Amino acid sequence: MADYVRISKTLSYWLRHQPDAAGLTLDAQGWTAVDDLPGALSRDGLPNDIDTLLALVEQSDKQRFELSPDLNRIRARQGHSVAVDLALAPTQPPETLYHGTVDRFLAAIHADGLQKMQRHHVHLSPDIQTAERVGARRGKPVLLAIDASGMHADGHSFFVTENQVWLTDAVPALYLRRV
Ligand code: HQG
Repeated sequence: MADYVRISKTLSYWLRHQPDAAGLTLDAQGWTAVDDLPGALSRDGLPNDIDTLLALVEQSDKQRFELSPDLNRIRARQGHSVAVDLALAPTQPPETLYHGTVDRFLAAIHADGLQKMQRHHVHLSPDIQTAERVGARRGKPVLLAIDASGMHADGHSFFVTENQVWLTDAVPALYLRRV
């Protein structure tokens, strides 16, 4: 695996799920000091120079990480299982959002709607291609379209991260249709 991918997976794990594993502490909004990363990365035998880290954050295909304006702090933009408050403002969603999943989950999704499972929110994509990629992580992708404007009109809140992942608490089955 390329160094960038290994570092990215390691950072995702620390900044979303297990800061303790690297001796990191996240603040209430999920930020941690950039200066604490090199020590933790080298303990895992990973490249740890700041330039590599900054390049990775900039070039990450999905813009998973975010630096504070002064470049002193870093956080994951979404996907946490640890308690963080990303301080995202509720936002009016587009008419339709998409979710990529796989066949074996459809019966449960049909019964219970989309649930956030281990994450803090259900993750939705603004376009079909992205949803397809998300579903393809697990097998042959199956696409669901979400009536986001209908949900919003019925009082469900939506949030959008800077890298265009739409988040909501749950999607009741009545707003879902197979694409
Ligand atoms: C499924 C990655 C049974 C759901 C991706 C999904 C995305 C249900 C899985 C981001 C269910 C949860 C999020 C229900 C939902 N019964 N299964 N009621 N409701 N599911 O990984 O959306 O690389 O937590 O369909 O690219 O797959 O981490 O969510 O298959 O952007 O940056 O339960 O994670 O981004 O899986 O992926 P996940 P997700 P990163």
